[in-house]
Amino acid sequence: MSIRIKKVLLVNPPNTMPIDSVRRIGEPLGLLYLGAALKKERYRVTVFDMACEGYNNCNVKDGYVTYGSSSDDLKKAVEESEPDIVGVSCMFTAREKDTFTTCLALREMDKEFPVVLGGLHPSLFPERFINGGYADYVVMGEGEFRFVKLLQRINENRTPDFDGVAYRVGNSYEINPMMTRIDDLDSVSIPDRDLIDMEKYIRIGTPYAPFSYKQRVAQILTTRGCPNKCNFCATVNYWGRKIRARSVDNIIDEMEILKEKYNIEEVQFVDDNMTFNKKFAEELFVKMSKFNFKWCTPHGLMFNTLDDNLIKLMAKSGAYQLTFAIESASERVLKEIIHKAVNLKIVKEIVEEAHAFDISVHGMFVTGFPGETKKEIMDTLDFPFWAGFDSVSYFVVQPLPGTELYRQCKEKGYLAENFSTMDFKTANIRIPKDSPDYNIEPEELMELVDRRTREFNEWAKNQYPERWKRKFERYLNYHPENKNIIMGRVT
Ligand code: B12
Repeated sequence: MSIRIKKVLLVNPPNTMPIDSVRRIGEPLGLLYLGAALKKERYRVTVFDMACEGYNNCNVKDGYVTYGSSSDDLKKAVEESEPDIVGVSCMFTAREKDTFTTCLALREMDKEFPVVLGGLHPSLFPERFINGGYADYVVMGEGEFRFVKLLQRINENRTPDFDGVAYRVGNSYEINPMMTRIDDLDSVSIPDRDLIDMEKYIRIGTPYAPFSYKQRVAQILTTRGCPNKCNFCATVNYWGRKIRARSVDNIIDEMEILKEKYNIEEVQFVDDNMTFNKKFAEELFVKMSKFNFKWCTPHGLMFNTLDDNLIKLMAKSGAYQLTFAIESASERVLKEIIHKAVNLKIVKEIVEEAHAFDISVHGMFVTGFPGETKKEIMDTLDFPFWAGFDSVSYFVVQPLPGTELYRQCKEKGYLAENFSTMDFKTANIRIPKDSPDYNIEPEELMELVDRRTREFNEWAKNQYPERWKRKFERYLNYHPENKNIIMGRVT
């Protein structure tokens, strides 16, 4: 059968998180990038963000909360937009179940549109999605050009046998591994926020760094890729180790739209590592100053590249919180297990430097690696008190698919293999007590991380009352019902 595709529906499934998390929601950048690319080629595009549309529809089960539109609401959205094809995004492994449910609802409709999946998780396991009957195609890696090319092939009734696409063939499937990435990020259209109602996200008011300074927040991505090769990080193989940056002028164009069209007051940089190239970062901070945005980085920065001048430029351009992904307080763990170059000696100095410019500093730490000793875990949990951070995320390490850690754990039989619990708090690595890699019981690790988080928060609240108040003021005024949550896990 040949179909002619003109109308595309893009779907972001509901989201599941541990019950004690802040339910965060930001505009679905990936789908907005895809939407812009498709619109440029004259496809008619609709976006249905289930996590946002059904934000207050919460189902609590086994310590997790799922929030998002119901399958019936999705079916209504499909009936309304009458798509010729539906694209579904799945960024997190922990969201696999929500994605399966979403795809099943689409299949139940007994319509003829094909289903295409994209995002990090299906890219790693295309066969799970195609074999399970959830999707007809999986687009692996960056979707802007591949999705357009896939639609062209379908319209021409030709096999999509090009790099980064998996597809069904009878009862089997064909996988063409992802070989290329987009070199010139300026060739990618700016994400099209007209495809969603930005006001809905702004009204909810809990973006990715949920304790934002301002209410009117947008997410922005300036670079793709990360040169580090941390054993637990899923970014490296997906986005690549070569950092690709947009030109500063291209980023400024997007900021212009954010300011003029959506009256945005704060941007959150969702990059993995936006200060890697110091010259690029300096130019960006100088040029963006004119917008008077407040800004922060929900994810890690390459803090080794920070110096007086860069921090000064950050402060001048509106930075109020920087996030440093230190990972471990042990030189040995950093070098021999994680494989990340972190100069622990300068952390305290840089934190003080940021404080001198009234910028808060959030630290990210990961514990529970096979081979890490219990003392090293304890030292890591103590480190942020000594270094003087304002807030911390202590993560229980996850053996995320696609990482070196996953491969090792699988090889050694340590995997708990529960994709649904690959979040920040559940221990998913099981090490036999007689193994040289053994350190701590999973339950003890989870309890320890939780307790130290609360102790750190008490400490920071007393240590930095002004910055503490500033961090939570907007959020607590807006969401007073979540008063207790902030003593738990914060970012
Ligand atoms: C911003 C971000 C967040 C935000 C939320 C993002 C969101 N949308 O919900 C916050 C800060 C809340 C967050 C939290 C977490 N995150 Co996070 N996060 C990111 C980050 C840095 C950027 C995501 C992003 O916006 N990318 C940019 C957009 C443009 O990319 P994209 O959506 O993937 O879309 C592109 C392609 O994937 C593809 N595509 C996507 N969808 C589709 C659909 C179709 C049909 C097609 C054709 C193509 C396609 O095309 C798009 C354009 O090129 C990524 C790392 C990264 N660089 O991607 C980690 C990342 C996604 N996070 C990760 C993790 C582990 C988490 C946490 C579990 C961390 C924790 N321990 O708590 C939580 C879980 C949150 C949850 N369950 O909701 C991992 C995921 C790995 C995995 N296998 O699960 C990543 C890869 C980071 C890492 N270091 O490994 N995160």
